[in-house]
Amino acid sequence: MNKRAIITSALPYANGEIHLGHVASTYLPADVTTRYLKQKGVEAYYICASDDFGTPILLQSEKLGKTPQEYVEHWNKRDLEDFTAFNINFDFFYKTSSPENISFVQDVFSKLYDAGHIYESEITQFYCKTDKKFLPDRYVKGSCPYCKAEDQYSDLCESCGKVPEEIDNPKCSICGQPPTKEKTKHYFFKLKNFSEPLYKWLDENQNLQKDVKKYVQNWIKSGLVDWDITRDITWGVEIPLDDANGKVFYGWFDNHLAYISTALKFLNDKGIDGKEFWNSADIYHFIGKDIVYHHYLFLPAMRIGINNEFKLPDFIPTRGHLTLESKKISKSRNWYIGLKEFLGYYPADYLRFYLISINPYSQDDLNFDWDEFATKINSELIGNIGNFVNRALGFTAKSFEGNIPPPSDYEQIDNDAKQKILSLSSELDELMSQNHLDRALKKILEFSAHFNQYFQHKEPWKKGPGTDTCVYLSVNAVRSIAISLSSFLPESSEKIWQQLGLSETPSKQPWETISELNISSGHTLGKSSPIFEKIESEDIKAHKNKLGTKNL
Ligand code: B3M
Ligand code: ZN
Repeated sequence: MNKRAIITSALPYANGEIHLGHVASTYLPADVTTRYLKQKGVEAYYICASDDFGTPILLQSEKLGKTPQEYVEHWNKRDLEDFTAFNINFDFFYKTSSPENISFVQDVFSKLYDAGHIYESEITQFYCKTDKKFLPDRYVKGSCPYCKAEDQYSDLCESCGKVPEEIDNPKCSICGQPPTKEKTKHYFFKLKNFSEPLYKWLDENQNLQKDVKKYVQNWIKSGLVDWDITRDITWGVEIPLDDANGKVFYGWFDNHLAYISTALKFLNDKGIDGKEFWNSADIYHFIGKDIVYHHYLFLPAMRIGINNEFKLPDFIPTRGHLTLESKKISKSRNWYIGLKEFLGYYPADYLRFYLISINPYSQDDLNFDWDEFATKINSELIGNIGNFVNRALGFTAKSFEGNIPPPSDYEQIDNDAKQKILSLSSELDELMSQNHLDRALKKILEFSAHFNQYFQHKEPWKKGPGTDTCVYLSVNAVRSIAISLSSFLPESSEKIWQQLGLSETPSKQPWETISELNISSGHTLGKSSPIFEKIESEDIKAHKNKLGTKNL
């Protein structure tokens, strides 16, 4: 395993609150992975930023009578607050509109330009004579040519989900007047030039998911299309050419470069040579499947275009979308749950547990279901893990005044239990290192279930021979659970640790120590109490009824 890693997750648009759909596919898996790598002794940094530029953001700020700077500043702060409340532990959260990113983007563009990867071409664009501006993307509304839904943005029909080639009955979304069409000069990135090196890179990189790789390679085979990287708007990174006349870059030209510029700022400020670190680290970009095109083609092509000055990603963990009660999440229809709202009902660890457990390392969609959430928390998290921890520690407190006895004789069943502890760290390691976070969590549940049965079978409350061994092994198993849960459920694992009467924190324990029996006889436990609280079905009913009825 590489001793260095940089982890990023798709940058959230500074344009509205973070909801469960966002955290399920990217932020949570990236956070768990970073915490795991740190436990493994890897110098790992989790870097993120708000995605500040683009037409939707400019349009929204104009509607609210704010400057785009004020508007994105608000969401940048709010997003970070919500992530922090969910224990998404970024090492650095910055913004694509940072001075560092702006100059980095302009520098990359100049290098691409000098290398001949950029060309100019005239295109025809909608223009509003009343507002005296070009109208890219969602500045134009009209009816969808496919499903005929009215009042749809020209870059996406929210009714049928298609991206219209050209919208019917176009109207300026600011003043409502029909636009004219005018010529304007745009810059294009020659994506076509990169078909071969991209294909080869995909072939050679063994860490990428096979199915994603395959269909990206099929895109390449069917012919890539050059990218228009220009927008005629006032909010974006300015194109650093005299005759660009204040035109700005399309948001997807600059946003992924903020992975690099943000990492460089963070590392250089720490006194580390950022570029050297980047190029010697494993690079992870966690994304949702809707932005595969950008991360498997556009991003690597741009890096190749500047002579691999910054290495290409090693891992692009790509996951499916979250549906909510089996329906597509939609903010406009109030069919979503804000992260902040959710954390007002239940602890962060409940959501972390549930979302990881339903989230395989694949592009399959996953579904948030309130009833399933309650069942998993009540029967698995509480009924299995919470129950074992409380049983083992509570019994030791009551019958041994919290003092761990020396183990005496080992029967077969004790040896088996001990073996479970000894093999847990490597079994989990194999799954975690391959991104199978859901399976690793399941393995911890199996471990806990095994010890529940072991405890039940040994009946230590009868104080027969072997009771000492049972207590000793069970308390050590609780310790193994606390360390292995710490990347998944940081708060609960901390609570278990305190009840074990141990110092430091579980997250600071080296990974291998999961399989050590480090609690010796004579150690005294802390105070024991239930770690979790059951979810009530009336509450779940109320949450379900609220869906789709919120007033925004
Ligand atoms: N801001 C959000 C999305 O499309 C977009 C990601 C940018 S990652 C460089 O999911
Ligand atoms: Zn207009």
